[in-house]
Amino acid sequence: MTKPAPEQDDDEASISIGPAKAVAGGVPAVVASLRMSAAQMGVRRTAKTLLALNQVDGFDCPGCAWPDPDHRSSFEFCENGAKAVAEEATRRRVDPAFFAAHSISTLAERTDHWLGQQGRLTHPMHRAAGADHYRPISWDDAFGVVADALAASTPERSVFYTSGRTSNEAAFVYQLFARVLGTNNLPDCSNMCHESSGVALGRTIGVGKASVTLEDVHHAGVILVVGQNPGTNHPRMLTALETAKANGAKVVAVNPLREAGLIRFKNPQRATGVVGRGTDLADELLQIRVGADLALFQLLNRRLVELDRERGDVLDHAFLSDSCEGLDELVAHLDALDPDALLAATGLDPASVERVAQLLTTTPRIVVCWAMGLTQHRQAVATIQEVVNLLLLRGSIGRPGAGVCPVRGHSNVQGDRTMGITEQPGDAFLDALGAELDFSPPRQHGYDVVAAIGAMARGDVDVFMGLGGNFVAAAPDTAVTTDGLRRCRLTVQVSTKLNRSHVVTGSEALILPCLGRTDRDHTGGRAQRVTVEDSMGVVHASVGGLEPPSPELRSEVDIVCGLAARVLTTSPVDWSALATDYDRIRDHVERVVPGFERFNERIGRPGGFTLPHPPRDTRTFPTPSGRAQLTANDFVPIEVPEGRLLLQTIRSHDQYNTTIYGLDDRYRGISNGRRVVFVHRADLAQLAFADGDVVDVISEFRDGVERRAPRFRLVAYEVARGTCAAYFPEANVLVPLGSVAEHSNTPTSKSVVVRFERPAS
Ligand SMILES: Nc1nc2c(c(=O)[nH]1)N[C@H]1C(S)=C(S)[C@@H](COP(=O)(O)OP(=O)(O)OC[C@H]3O[C@@H](n4cnc5c(=O)[nH]c(N)nc54)[C@H](O)[C@@H]3O)O[C@H]1N2
Ligand SMILES: Nc1nc2c(c(=O)[nH]1)N[C@H]1C(S)=C(S)[C@@H](COP(=O)(O)OP(=O)(O)OC[C@H]3O[C@@H](n4cnc5c(=O)[nH]c(N)nc54)[C@H](O)[C@@H]3O)O[C@H]1N2
Ligand SMILES: [Mo]
Repeated sequence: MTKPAPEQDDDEASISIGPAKAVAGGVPAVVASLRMSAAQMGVRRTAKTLLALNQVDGFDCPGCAWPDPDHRSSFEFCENGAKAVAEEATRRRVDPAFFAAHSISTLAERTDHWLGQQGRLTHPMHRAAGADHYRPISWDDAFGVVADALAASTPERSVFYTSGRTSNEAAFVYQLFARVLGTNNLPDCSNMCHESSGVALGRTIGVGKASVTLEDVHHAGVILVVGQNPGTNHPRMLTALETAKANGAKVVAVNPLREAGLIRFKNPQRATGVVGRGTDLADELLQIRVGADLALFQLLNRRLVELDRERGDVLDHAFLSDSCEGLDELVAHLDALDPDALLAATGLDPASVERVAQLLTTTPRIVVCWAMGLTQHRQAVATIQEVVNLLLLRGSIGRPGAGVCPVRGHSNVQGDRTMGITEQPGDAFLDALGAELDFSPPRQHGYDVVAAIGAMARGDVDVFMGLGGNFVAAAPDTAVTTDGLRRCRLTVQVSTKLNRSHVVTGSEALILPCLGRTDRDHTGGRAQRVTVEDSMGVVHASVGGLEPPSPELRSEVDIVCGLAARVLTTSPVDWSALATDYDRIRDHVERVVPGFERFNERIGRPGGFTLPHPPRDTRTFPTPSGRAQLTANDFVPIEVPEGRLLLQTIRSHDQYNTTIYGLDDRYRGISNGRRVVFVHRADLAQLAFADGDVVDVISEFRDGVERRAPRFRLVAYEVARGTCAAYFPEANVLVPLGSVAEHSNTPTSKSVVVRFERPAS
């Protein structure tokens, strides 16, 4: 039996706080996920579904993008993967009767948690201009609504957003549709996520992706896990860290928080994980101040240069002279820095930094993993470039057991980019696309997420379409984004579940419900499969097996092709042929995107195939000069005035981005509520607040606009001094649209200057 959706909602009064945990995984993880799965799916469906997860002939987990060991292991258990599956495979339904019973304005008052818990969308729904209810609409009429809106506008006044769950096949036809229409306005969730990694790696090593395989992680000598909380967001990565430790690796965690998964791990796959004490993961935890990683990596690099002067064997001189450039400038720059100021900015104890520097001299098999703690800062790109400096100095790119490892979020966010979802396409890609499909793609670059919101706010966008995701909740500066969407003539959301972007809409709106990863796809009367690319460039097939929630649902490929056929009356592309046989889409991809030779044949292989990566494969660097670039970066500390703290926004253990599974954050000891701010006890005292106080959080930015998040409960917590943390998306109202990372335009969701005020009433 499945349970009805809970009525429970979230306010600061219901929260209870317990101790934070040191251990991740173990039996509590299994219990938590099975309880949630059975409530959503019932017991039999739970067993059937979870057994098909990440199997050779099953579906790819819709959770994170961490790779699977050969895609061949027996079911690799992951609590949060299981929750992601339960959320999609739920038996609860949001059908036309639901929309008849709930007006849009009443739905808008509900929390994200409540909206998501209502179940799977079952029918295409339409909000007519001025109406407060969605009504059912046929697919054909829905496509007609979009065609009319696009015909009444011009291509550059439309925006086509993508979230990272979209398959390669759907992403390819979607970007093709936008470009045949005539625009590169293809913002995606990457713009808010790993864009900074792509920019920094592209500039320095010539490829914006991880240079390691899972084997490299298993055989690394030192692994740095920087700005990442794998226990919650990439739980299967803990298994890889455990294997690496068993092989002798040392793990260094760099994080303002003592995240449970970084400290100790009980692998639910192994008997020792059930009864034993688990594996100690981090040998060293550097509890750094938010936004100071550039200073830390400069200190480490400076020290490596110094140690090399003493010992001569620390820098990889042969590799640096054969394959890199910029060494002299970098060394001169590092020599001129003020180490005391850098150390003060990090808030770290000098002995711990020295221990890490010494550790880094013991082996060139160094892997650096990172995620949002590095990418969502003003100096994110410079910081990641400094990480690359470290690896280049030690010769740790393009050798076994070593390399860069940006750990991607959404399960196919990397593949979507490979398929051409980007607002800044390169000429080579556009040339190949135009030649293959016989049209002239637009060359002018389009809007990324932040630019799209700016354009909407100015009234420069008529049509907004989202292929997955939850734009209004995921984007920064919620008030500005809300106004922007409301100024559109039409907003269209292709979605599996109800979310805030269905209730914050343009004058007219459509919800187009689609199949998810777990659903069987019989488009065109035949069994279709899709493909995805994981965080390490491995492409493999994904085939869902469950009966879809409603016969009305269409696949994302089918929706995009159906829409394109209707909108583009004179198109060079045979859209319906593509929709009925995804092999044909893959044939086009093979001829447009390098690395996809014999695409259809190779996805038949267990485990799929790995895309080429010159630095990893042949130690060659496809930069303009053909050499890897060492860079001199300047650290500019974020100014935090007296009485203010630097806020970072993070995920709880019970959410997937804007999808809120539940109101607990087990590892951090929070139950039954999300409106909390974690603050150091000493900072609370200094600010004259106490643990448990309820406050409004106000962000301060140079534009002088007051952004206020009302009624958060203060929680004394072991965070780095001067910093604090709250959950995304509740805190997104505080992230100013104009506060972005240099060079990548990513919102600085991990550094917002805030103050607290006692609420007015
Ligand atoms: N279950 C689950 N899995 C997910 C997701 C989810 O929401 N739920 N989201 C997916 C997505 S899209 C992504 S991008 C990833 C996100 O994965 P993460 O990046 O792990 O997610 P965040 O919760 O944003 O955590 C950021 C971490 O960086 C630390 N941090 C913050 N600021 C700094 C800093 O200045 N320096 C350092 N060194 N550390 C800092 C925080 O304390 C926190 O541990 O996870 C993916 N997987
Ligand atoms: N303040 C702050 N803001 C952030 C972040 C942060 O750390 N702090 N993180 C940023 C990051 S890293 C990311 S990636 C973005 C995430 O931004 P998005 O990707 O836009 O958001 P999600 O919450 O992942 O999207 C969830 C919705 O996707 C739909 N969905 C789920 N599966 C499918 C599917 O298979 N197909 C389709 N068509 N729809 C589906 C469901 O309707 C669901 O409601 O948020 C960013 N925003
Ligand atoms: Mo992400």
